[in-house]
Amino acid sequence: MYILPKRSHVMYALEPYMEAQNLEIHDRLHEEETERLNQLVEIQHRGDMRYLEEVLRRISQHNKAWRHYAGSYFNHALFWSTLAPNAQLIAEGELAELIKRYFGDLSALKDLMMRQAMQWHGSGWVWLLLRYNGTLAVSVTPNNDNPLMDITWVSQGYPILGIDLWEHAYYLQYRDKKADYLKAIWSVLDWHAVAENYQKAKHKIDSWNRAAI
Ligand code: MN3
Repeated sequence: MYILPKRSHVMYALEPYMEAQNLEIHDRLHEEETERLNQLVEIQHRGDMRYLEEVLRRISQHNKAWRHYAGSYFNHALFWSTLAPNAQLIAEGELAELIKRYFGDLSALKDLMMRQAMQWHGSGWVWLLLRYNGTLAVSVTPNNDNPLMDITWVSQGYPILGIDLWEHAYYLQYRDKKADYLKAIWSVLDWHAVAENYQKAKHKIDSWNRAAI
């Protein structure tokens, strides 16, 4: 079974940046979508993240339900993995070097993600991703799409940070102040977790590139 990823913290631990009540609503939606995903996946593959990645990488061969529910599960698992009450607020090591190379510095990267998120009207996600050629990029995708999906107009790669831009993610707490939500996120965004996601993404891409030769 795909189950909701266990949080390392209780619901109110991210307050005041993310209020428990809003997180509870968010979890309920995610739970319903996870149930729908479990209904789509054959029993022997349930809970298998590698299988889910393979589905996402070939999503053009699947119907809309797969695109929505498999995307939702993957995206939320990534999102929750990067939020923490005692977040490490600066990037370090190899990831910090790459951020410097491609964006100038961390605040320039945050500004770029904020700008792209604010220019996007409607449901979607803003991403920091490792592209298949090893470069870092920022992109926004609609609904529950993500950069793993083989949809040509999307900047493709392995996402290492994703921020939920659906209204359900912030409306109860921030109403229409999407910019305030986006600003608040950085106070609980753990760059140590993003660096771990980067290392995982790098190894995955290496193995996929090797398999493709
Ligand atoms: Mn959501």
